[in-house]
Amino acid sequence: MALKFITADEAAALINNGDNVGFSGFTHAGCPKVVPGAIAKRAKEEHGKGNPFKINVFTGASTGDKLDGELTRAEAINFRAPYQTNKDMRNAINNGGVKYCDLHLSTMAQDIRYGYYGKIKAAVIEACDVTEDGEIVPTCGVGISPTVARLADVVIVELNTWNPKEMRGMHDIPEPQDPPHRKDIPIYAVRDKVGKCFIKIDPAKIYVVETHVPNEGGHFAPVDEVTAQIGKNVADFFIKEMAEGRMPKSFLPVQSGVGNIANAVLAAMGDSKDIPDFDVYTEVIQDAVIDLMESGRVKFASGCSLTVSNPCVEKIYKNLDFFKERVLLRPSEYSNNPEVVRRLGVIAINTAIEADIFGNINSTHVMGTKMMNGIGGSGDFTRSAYVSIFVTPSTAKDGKISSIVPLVTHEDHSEHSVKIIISEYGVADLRGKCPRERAEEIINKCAHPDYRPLLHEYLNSSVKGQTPFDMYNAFAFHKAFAETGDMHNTKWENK
Ligand code: 0RQ
Repeated sequence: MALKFITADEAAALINNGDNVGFSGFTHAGCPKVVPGAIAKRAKEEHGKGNPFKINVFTGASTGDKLDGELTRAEAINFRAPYQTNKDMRNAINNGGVKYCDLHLSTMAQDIRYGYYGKIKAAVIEACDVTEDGEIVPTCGVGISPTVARLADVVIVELNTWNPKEMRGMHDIPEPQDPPHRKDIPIYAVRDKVGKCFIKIDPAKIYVVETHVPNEGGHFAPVDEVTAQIGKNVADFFIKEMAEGRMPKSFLPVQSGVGNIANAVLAAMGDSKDIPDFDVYTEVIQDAVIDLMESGRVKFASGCSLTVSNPCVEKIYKNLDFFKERVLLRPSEYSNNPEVVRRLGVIAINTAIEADIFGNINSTHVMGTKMMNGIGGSGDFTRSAYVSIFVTPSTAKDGKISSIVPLVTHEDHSEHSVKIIISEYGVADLRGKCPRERAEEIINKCAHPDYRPLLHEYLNSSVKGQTPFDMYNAFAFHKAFAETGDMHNTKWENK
């Protein structure tokens, strides 16, 4: 069957107010770059005529500005899941303009299949290749594409020739059966391939929009003194674990979160001669992994996306044969699958916004209320990891915020899932410790020295029990920041 080629505006006309629309990609990687803008334009035209036009947006993770940014600025989004990092969308979420459902990324595709959100009307998928018999080869990110492409009535393929067709072979695209028929996932080693290298759907519902648009890859901040020290502390922790027999000397696959700190941690692990060459089983493959692959330190990487800078992706495209032997991009429910993470013994390294002295982690909400990004895949990995690590600089905003607080203002990862916390000051090992011991460990090893006396005061004057707690002062640090702009000014009530 001949493929139907249309323009981006014609594609946007296939989408209506109130539709559930699934988009490809995971972070900016692999996201459509032209059709979302055309939908935004259509929304503005409809709003101009006094007609409502908002859609519900489902993706693998965050997206580029050409998707979340343009649609948000056009006020074209009613509902959004499962993760975002866009400044305008963040503001819209926090102002109540967009309804945001922050989910574990591994559950997005299956929740759609289970019918939790209703029918998916359309899918918009960026591809490097599409065939007349309905094979779609994604680009740098897979996310929930297999599920939304299969379920949607209409599939708009953005055939983006900026990405070479020769990417075919870099993807591993299975889709599980749903309970009660689901089978185990036969990934026993990071490089095991369990699916096809394309998405296969009924070609009758495919419409193709041709594009040639570069990725929206930004640049990572240079490693500074604090992030370099956090990275070194992580590497030293692993060396000690291997020496003391708690971790195999052959090492284990690594997951590392998104952002500058995660990138710096991986770079430090690569620099450490005492850590053997290792595999990566993660969601976002960042620049540091690609650099370490070239130097031979990373042997193989399984992920959901190549979330790399544009110079880095251009380097990959120039040397595709090398990288196709070392990289597999999978749907998020496989890249982040807790069953596989537990089986492979993945080491999970994620970043906290704040941690409390008992080991609870807030990854998402600033001062308990403002959404930063979302939980992303951090929970998928943390809960099932061989060892779950959270890293954080000891302070934020020029030292006015302590990242170690008496009680987190929002909890994403509970003390039951968190084994290790690492700041630039040291490593708090929470394994085998009761809440009081954990508190001493976290305060003494990770908190900034300026805040240690205040944290000890809180701990020592709390009501004793299994977990010390002072209901008058649990948020005294946050109150001081809200009132004076500096947590150093913490004052106690009723003491
Ligand atoms: O603010 O941008 O205004 O400077 O938070 O913090 O230190 O630059 O660290 O870029 O690694 O992001 C947790 C947000 C960290 C991220 C978080 C402010 C700080 C700065 C960013 P500015 P840094 P990073 C895989 C796994 C959850 C999802 C996840 C994240 C900004 O890692 O979203 O793990 N994680 N996904 O100043 C107020 C505090 C603060 C604070 C930091 N205590 N109070 N502001 N900041 N601590 C990814 C996927 O799932 C795709």
